[in-house]
Amino acid sequence: MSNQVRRFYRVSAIFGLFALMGLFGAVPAGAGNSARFHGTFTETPAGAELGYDIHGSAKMTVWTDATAVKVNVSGLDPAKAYGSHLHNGTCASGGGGHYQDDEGGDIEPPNELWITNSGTTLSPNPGGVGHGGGSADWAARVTSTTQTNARSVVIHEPGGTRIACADLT
Ligand SMILES: [Cu+2]
Repeated sequence: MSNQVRRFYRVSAIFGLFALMGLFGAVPAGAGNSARFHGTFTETPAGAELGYDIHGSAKMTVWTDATAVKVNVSGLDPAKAYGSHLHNGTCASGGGGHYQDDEGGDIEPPNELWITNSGTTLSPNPGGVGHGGGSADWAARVTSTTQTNARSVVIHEPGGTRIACADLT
């Protein structure tokens, strides 16, 4: 084998190696490494008492270092702006409290995840439909045995009354 051919093979091997690394490197670490949760909104007993007929869904995606929640809900009062948050209790248990990344820490984002579409609240369109979202740069716990987990999305009447809830499963 001539030196030229040998060099050709060596260079080809190196390029081949880089090509392979590039191939694997092109797939972002952790891509697809997410867990999705979905829930259906129903009015709480308090919400029903207030006359609400709520329908809609909540979706939560948890990545290794981020969480996103999307809400799509109908039956809201267009004249009101609602608080909506990721909660740490099931709907059956009343929704618990606000889910917090640092438990006992700040009682607002970024330590909590609020679902909004205008400022800090969820404001429905003239048809009473609210589309909102929220995200955080931490992964919501979902299987912790020592800390709270993200369990539900709650919608609050202005003033705080819980009018609707969706379990995230
Ligand atoms: Cu809340």
